[in-house]
Amino acid sequence: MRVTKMIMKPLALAVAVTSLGVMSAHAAEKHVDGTSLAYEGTASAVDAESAKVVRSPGAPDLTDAEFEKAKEIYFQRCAGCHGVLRKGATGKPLTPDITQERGIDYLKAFISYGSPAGMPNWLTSGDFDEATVELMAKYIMHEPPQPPEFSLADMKNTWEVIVAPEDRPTKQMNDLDLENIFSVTLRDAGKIALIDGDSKEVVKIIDTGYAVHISRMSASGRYVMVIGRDALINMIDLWMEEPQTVAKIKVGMEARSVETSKYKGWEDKYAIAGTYWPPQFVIMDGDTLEPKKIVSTRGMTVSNQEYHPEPRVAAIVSSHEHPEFIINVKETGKILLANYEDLSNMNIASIDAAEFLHDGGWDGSMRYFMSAANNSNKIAVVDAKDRNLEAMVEVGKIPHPGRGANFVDPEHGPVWATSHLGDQTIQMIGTDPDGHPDKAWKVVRTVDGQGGGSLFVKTHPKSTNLWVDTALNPAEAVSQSVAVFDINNFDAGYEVLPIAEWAKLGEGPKRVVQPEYNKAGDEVWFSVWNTSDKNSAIVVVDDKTRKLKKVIKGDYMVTPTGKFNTYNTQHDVY
Ligand code: DHE
Repeated sequence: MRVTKMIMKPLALAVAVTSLGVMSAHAAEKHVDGTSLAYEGTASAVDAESAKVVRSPGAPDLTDAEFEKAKEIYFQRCAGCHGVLRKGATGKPLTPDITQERGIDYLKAFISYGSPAGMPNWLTSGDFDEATVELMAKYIMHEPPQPPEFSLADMKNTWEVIVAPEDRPTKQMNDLDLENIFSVTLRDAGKIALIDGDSKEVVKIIDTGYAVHISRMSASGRYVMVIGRDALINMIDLWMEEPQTVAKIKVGMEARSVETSKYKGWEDKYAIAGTYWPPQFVIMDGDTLEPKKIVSTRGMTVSNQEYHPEPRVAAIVSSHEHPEFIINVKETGKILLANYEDLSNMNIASIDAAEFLHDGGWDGSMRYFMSAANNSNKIAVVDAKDRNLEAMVEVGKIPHPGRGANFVDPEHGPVWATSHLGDQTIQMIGTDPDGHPDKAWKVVRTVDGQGGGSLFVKTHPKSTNLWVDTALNPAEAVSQSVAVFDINNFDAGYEVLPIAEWAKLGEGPKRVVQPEYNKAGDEVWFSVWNTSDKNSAIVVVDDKTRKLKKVIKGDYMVTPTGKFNTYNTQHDVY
């Protein structure tokens, strides 16, 4: 109940899209193109009230009410960068040993004016008044209050099997083309829409967790797994007469990733989810979501080998080489290969990569996992077959590939591409150590796109287009359009398509985000992501002609962010 209470406040819901809007031009200059606040400043789903209050010697007195207010602001505005326990993530550590030594005046100045390294200028941007700055400076001189842990018993208390496996159909009971459905995130509505890829009609809208982050398909293509920011997982059965949630569970207080077992012989056997809080992952039964095994990710960082109490679980992929999950642990910089053959004697290989692992995806052969260590400006290449680190590739500023894009470069052979949040480049990394050994794990081509603030790139084996969004670029014309390159002629530069304009939505930030192909690879879907009080849409573009094919909109279309084609997600086609 408490979680719902806090996160449903309009402020919390509005932060990601609108925070950029309330920043002054001066503020925007100071952050990485103004993008970091919009991206990482999203309200934490951790209930501020659930954290235990600790008063600390050496810190200025705060009344209970002041402490509670500051705690809530901290979880909404600061935890994304500095971490729930303030041990530092992309933002600096703010533990009392450090903050008390800096002193109140220093802290107030820092909060007020920000820093070139990316700290927002909360006072001069108009987000905080003087009193709030003072309150927050005092607050961070206290011990960080710690939210509770989340055990197997806690998970089981939330676990619900709505339709037991034996009561589910044994074959598909509808006439949907299950290989070409899109699971569309309706973020601020706490729902997903299943949209038919051919007719573009809504098949079903299904309630999910708060601020859904991603959908992933089970290996069989039958189940859609959806995870909310509040760590609620919905398992949706596409075989039912009307697709519906057949099981759900809350696996923590804040989460971003879910995946299912895909190794031959283990299809649909297990699901896995990683949490931001508590920092752990859990392996669940693939039919019912019964939680089976929780593994903490707390431990030492790869660089200084210091203990980190809050290493959040970021992207998870399912290995095709062994029965295991490959797990990015953000703050420690470790990539874990968790073998699920024997959960009581679990074999977990731990690979030292680099700090702040975030997203990533397979290379075209699906042997190598390309994992972005975003604030280290590196892509770690994991060999899923030999279970070790194949290479570390230096790339541009803050790589953010999503799952990346695989294609055959006319000059360099098979490559995997990433764009960047912090600069305008798109970089291609050679991924064919056998056929093109001199190109493997090197940046073989760099092209300039429209600008920084890019979140996702996409292509398809049947296409010759490479699509690059720039959803978090501060310039409207850039965030509301996409660039498309011809992969056989990069020298020709890119064409810009005014996707948001095509949607004809009226006012709002209308960020164009996350290209996603249909199964045939002949059309690309883009989200036109507006604030929750305004109209949003999905724009479908013909991949060959690059012309508008269809605008999908309606009252239900609230803050669409990600969308996941069933076939492509099931088979890791990107
Ligand atoms: Fe995401 C993927 C985390 C902000 C839309 N996002 C991911 C993944 C992680 C992550 C770890 C990879 C999951 C996987 O593959 O298993 N995202 C985070 C954050 O921590 C961050 C920076 C801030 C936050 O508080 O959530 C963040 N993400 C955003 C957004 O602002 C976006 C644009 C809109 C939103 O939903 O809030 C956004 N993230 C997405 C999407 C994907 C994603 C659409 C899946 C892309 C794909 O094609 O696989």
